[in-house]
Order: sequence, then C-alpha cells, then structure tokens
Amino acid sequence: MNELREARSESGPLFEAVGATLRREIASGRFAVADVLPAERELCEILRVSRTTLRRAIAGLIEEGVLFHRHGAGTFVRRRPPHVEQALSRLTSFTEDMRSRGFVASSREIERGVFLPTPEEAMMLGVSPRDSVFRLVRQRLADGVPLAMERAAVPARFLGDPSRVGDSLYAALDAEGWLPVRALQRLRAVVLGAADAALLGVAEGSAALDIHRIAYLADGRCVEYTRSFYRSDTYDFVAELTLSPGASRQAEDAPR
Ligand code: 16G
Repeated sequence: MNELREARSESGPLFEAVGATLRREIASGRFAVADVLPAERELCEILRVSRTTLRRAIAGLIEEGVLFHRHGAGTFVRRRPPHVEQALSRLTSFTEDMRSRGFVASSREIERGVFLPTPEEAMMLGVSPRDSVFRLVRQRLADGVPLAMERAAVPARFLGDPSRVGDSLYAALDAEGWLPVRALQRLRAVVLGAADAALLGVAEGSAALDIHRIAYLADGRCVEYTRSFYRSDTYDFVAELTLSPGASRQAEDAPR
C-alpha cells in the first residue's frame, strides 16, 4: 500500500489527493475481492491522514458515485455492471452467454444437494413428491459482478453423480446426454426485498426480472425447473418477432 502514501505528495487539498488515490486504487481493482473499503482506522493509518480528511475524501467519492455506504456494513465500491442482451429465442446457459460476450462467468453457491422436491418443484418438473431432485442455488456473476440469483432443480436421475456438477449445470447435463433442447420461460417484473437485493448487490426496492424456466428433453420429459432473479439494470431480453404465415397471406389478400 505504499502507493497510497505517495498520494500525499500531490498538490492541492489533502482530501482531494486522498480521494484521487482511492479512485486510482479502485480502478486498478485493489478492493475488488469484497468490494468493501478497509476500516476507517486502517485507511487513516495507511494514508497517515486524519479521520476528518479521510471522511471528506470518501464523501466526495460517494457523491461521484464511485463508493456507496451501506448502513452498518461499511463503504463499498460501486462496480459498473456489465450490460447483457440475451435473445429470448435461444436456449443457452449462463456460462455460454457470458463467455460469448467476453465476460468471465463465476458462481457463488448458496445451496447444493439432493432433496425431496418442494411442491412447486414437483409440479413444475412433473415428478412424484417421493422422487429426488438435485437443487442448486447460486449467485451468478460476470467479471465478479452479481447479475442474477438462480435456484435450479433437476430430477436426480438425470445427474449420475451430482457432486460432479461444476461451474455449469448445462455442461453437466450435456455430459450425461440430457441437455435440454427446448424450454418455456416466463418473465415478469418484480421489486426486490432486502435479502434478494443484498445478494444482487443492488438497493432494496430495485426492479428485477423474475424468470421461471422449464426445460425439456427431445422426448418431452422435463429436465430442469429454474427460478431466477435477474438485475434489470444489467439485462435486456430481446425477442425476435416474425409475421405468422397466416397473417402474411391475409396481408396479400387484403383489398388494395
Ligand atoms: C441460464 C438459465 C438457467 C440455466 C442456466 C444454466 C436463464 C433465464 N436461465 O442462466 O435456467 O439453469 O443458464 O447455466 O437464461 P450454467 O450451465 O452456466 O450453470
């Protein structure tokens, strides 16, 4: 952290030099792991400045939108989320989607295991309440920024050894020969409560897309039911609309 001390030699008010140093360090990814700034006391020691100077520098960065304060949790770096456009007509996985856009996909697992299905999972997957399902709840990130929360359920018989499911659920299904070929997806707008908002790194009350996906094998069996919340500030779902054949005939037949 020696570079931080060098800031003190910059000209102008000290708090501005401290702010410039913090801005530079953030841009270089220094606090990227947790996106949280070190405690005030620690930063004062590193920079050898008073609390008042540090607080003025931080207040400036909050005003610029570089940092934000979360009550009781600390001061965080506001990362610009990657913006993603996803075609609604293509059945792709999160990992593929991100890779094709040049982002590094990663996940934070919240729950994983083989369980009896919830009533909702049993209904959606069309399995008996006594059949086991593999459940995987993950925060999905692109370049380290959380974009979505996904809660996936797959009938356990489609995954030989669930512990072998790695970063990509679809890659694991593909390896077993059970990659879905078709899916139905429902999207609706929701307002996030405190817990989901915190997991997505957005403010409580932010808008999100609540997505249900049911995916099928070629023989019509249901292989996946996933409920996700996607951040609405990072995702655009794009649908292609074509004129139906019947409609085009009507247009040709219409009197001119
Ligand atoms: C996408 C799918 C989700 C699927 C996941 C698999 C949407 C809305 N959802 O996120 O249903 O489970 O991809 O991704 O597109 P993975 O193979 O990277 O685990």
